[in-house]
Amino acid sequence: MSIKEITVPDIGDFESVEITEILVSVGDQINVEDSLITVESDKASMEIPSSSAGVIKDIKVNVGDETSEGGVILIIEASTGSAEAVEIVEEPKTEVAKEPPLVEETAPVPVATSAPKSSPTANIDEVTFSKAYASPSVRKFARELGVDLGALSGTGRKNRILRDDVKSFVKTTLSAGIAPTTANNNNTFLSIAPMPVIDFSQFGAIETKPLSKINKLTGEFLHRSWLTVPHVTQFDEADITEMEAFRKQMGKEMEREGIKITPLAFIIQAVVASLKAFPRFNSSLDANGENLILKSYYNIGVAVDTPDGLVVPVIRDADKKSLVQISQEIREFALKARDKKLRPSDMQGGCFTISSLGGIGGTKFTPIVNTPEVAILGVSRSKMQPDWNGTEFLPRLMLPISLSYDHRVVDGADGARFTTHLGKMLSDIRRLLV
Ligand code: CAO
Repeated sequence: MSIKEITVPDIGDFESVEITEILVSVGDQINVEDSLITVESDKASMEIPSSSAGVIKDIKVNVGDETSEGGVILIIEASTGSAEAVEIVEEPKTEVAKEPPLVEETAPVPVATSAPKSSPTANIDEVTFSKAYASPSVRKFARELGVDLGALSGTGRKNRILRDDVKSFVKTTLSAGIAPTTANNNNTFLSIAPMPVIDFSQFGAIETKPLSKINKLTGEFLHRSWLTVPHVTQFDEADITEMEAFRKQMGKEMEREGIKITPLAFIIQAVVASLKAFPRFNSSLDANGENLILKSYYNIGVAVDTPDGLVVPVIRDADKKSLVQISQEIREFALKARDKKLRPSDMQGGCFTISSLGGIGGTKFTPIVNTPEVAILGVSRSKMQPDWNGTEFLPRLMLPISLSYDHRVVDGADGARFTTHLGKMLSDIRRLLV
């Protein structure tokens, strides 16, 4: 063992550079090529590696110091076989305790149930990560811990992200019970304790049935939307007394031609009119969440219940179709869905989804936004109700509607305006012609 000093090597054209970061501490065991400090000139930032392996006994520089080639960075007690360092006389030094570990070894670490097991960095957004202002060693450190640098703000010079910023981010997220990969992107997930494994057969007879492919796929989509979209649901009621009277009258005429018009066809037309009045509802956020993509076409998805699970075929260009055409398409899609004959293209390109449980029952429910769409309409069973008109109660057929929307795109006031507009369209369907 010998005491050696590590100096700044040839740093090219720079005569003097500023030390912006010290990446090691007294007591650290370092290897050849380990980064020791970060230096910055007007044009570039670089890390200075160690030329020897050993234990750091003293650090001779501070953040903010100017240094140049040959400047002493630190003193090490070199491991045997370490060559290049200069031999110096040992000074008596007080040993400084090594930095405590980031997480106490005995401390329970929250389990991120959905975190990938193989790569801790799989949830890092590479675009924001690459743009983050941090040195290579901090990047490496962040990757090792699975921290998305794009989610951090740096406390260093010019907001540079320092090793300590990464550490405190991890400490904060761990103590908050959130996985360290948490970022402001679609990969955000909560750290949730795993479900206990229970042998249900100990309580009675059971049957284990595998989920269908549709169940699994739908489950993934819904889970992602539930975790990533800030949902708000606006409830309302639409007076469909006149609409139903008209539908029944039309129904009798259409029956002869084998056509059935359900309330859903009117609702689709009223939704299209409302999307035209409130274009933000006919949009999607782009992948990085910075822009809104507004659509000038009106493709309406309709949730269809099948024995294998939920599917959402899309009625394309609903704005250009009559009530009869829309009714026929719903019927065809529902039959195809139940016969497993829908093609992938039948389920693509939707702008807005309607989930109608009106044929089944229920008073209201909170549908989950079918991302990347930004809103979904839930329709429940209509019911005759007394309505006070100022002088008397009148029986009116009221349709419960629930609009769930992505609060990043739609404000609460617009949510209420949309359902109010939709209600107006449904209560006086002549307005759909205007
Ligand atoms: N209020 C009262 N009655 C209603 C109604 C409403 N809101 N909506 C439909 N009905 C009536 C219809 O008029 C029809 O009555 P008649 O047979 O007496 O004429 C009956 O209910 C059955 O309608 P339907 O459900 O067959 O037809 P639809 O056009 O309303 O819906 C479809 C078609 C494919 C959407 C529907 O069959 C379906 O699958 N619904 C389930 C969707 C679902 O699972 N959503 C949940 C997704 S999770 O968010």
